[in-house]
Amino acid sequence: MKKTATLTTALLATCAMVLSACSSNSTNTATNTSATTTTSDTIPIGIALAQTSNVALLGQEGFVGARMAEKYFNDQGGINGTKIKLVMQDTGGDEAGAINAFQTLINKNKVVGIVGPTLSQQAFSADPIADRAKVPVIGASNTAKGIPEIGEYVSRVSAPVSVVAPNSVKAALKQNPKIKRVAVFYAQNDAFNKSETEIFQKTVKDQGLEVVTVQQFQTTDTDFQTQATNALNSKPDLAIISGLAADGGNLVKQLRELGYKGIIIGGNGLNTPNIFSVCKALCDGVLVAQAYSPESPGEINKVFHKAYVDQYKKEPAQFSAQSFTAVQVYVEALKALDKKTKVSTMPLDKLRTELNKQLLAGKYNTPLGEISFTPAGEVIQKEFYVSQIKMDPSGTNGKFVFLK
Ligand code: 1QQ
Repeated sequence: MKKTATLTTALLATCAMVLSACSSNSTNTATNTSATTTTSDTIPIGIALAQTSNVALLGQEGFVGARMAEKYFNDQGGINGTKIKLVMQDTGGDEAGAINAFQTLINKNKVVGIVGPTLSQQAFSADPIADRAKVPVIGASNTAKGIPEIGEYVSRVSAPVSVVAPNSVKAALKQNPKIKRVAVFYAQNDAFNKSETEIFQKTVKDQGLEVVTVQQFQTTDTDFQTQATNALNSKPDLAIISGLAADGGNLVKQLRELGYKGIIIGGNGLNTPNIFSVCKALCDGVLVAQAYSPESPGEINKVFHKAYVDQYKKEPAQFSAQSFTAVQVYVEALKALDKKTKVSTMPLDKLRTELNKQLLAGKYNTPLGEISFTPAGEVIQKEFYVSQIKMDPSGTNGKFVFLK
């Protein structure tokens, strides 16, 4: 036992000095956190997002944005000549999947930091693991209250519901100043949706409107007849939905099918073109607040926007812009750190700690505009937007039109 420990220590000391001598085979143990990055010629950044389950409707856009950032920043020379390498781990849609992905990225893939997970509900379980292991996590789509407060190593580039959601209520009132009676719907099994509905309900009251009914559902539900009928009985002239993509899209559809004619606001879980295939032509008109605009000025957004449109033939989604931004924050923080001490010579535990400090201190010109962080890791962002879904009459194609 003692002998193994000594050998490991010796090996680690070598690893710390000569990065290229250490393959992942020689350092691949769950308890080993003092080894440097696993290969000499790339710096691994972990991406833990949902590629499977219902949550993939939201997570896949994150993967796309992260990949675009990897290519863009590596083409620019990476970290002062060393390329980054994204290590993708699918979290699925639940907490266990996110915990698993985090543990693999931290202990096996030996990443310098993590982008993810997709849902706040997953972050409240998985982020504490990274925090305890002193591995930086940047949330790129976690918007619930309390995410940065999970720990010292947790920050986010996805602005919280408190600053994003109220914008859509104001936009609805602009379109129909006569709105008085508001029906609120939310998924009660999801941390983000509980947080978002609180903000929506507060905003409604602050605007002098009345919440006439609050209807609850589960993110896994597909049948909303009861909730929609209950809500219609209270004669609302605005409906506000906090759900995820599939459930949210189905609720929009069923509300319209039952004859609801007023404005519908969708929260951040409906902020994806992936809902078009769920509510089809009936998605038309839904208002969704945005933390990203494809038209945002700034060089890096022009580059990101063009690359995205060239590749996917449609406007970039908010979740893609946010995960691009999260990777950018790591790249720029690593570059700044590397100028002070070559990151390839730093032991992995030291690199993770220094990287976390560095990223919180920086200012970044991103596709989201200029951002920085509070000491707690909350994003400081200036511009927010509201979009309205425009579907073609066939219901197959649609887009988010940004309101002036
Ligand atoms: C959260 C969210 C979701 C809609 C992300 C996809 O904002 O879980 O915080």
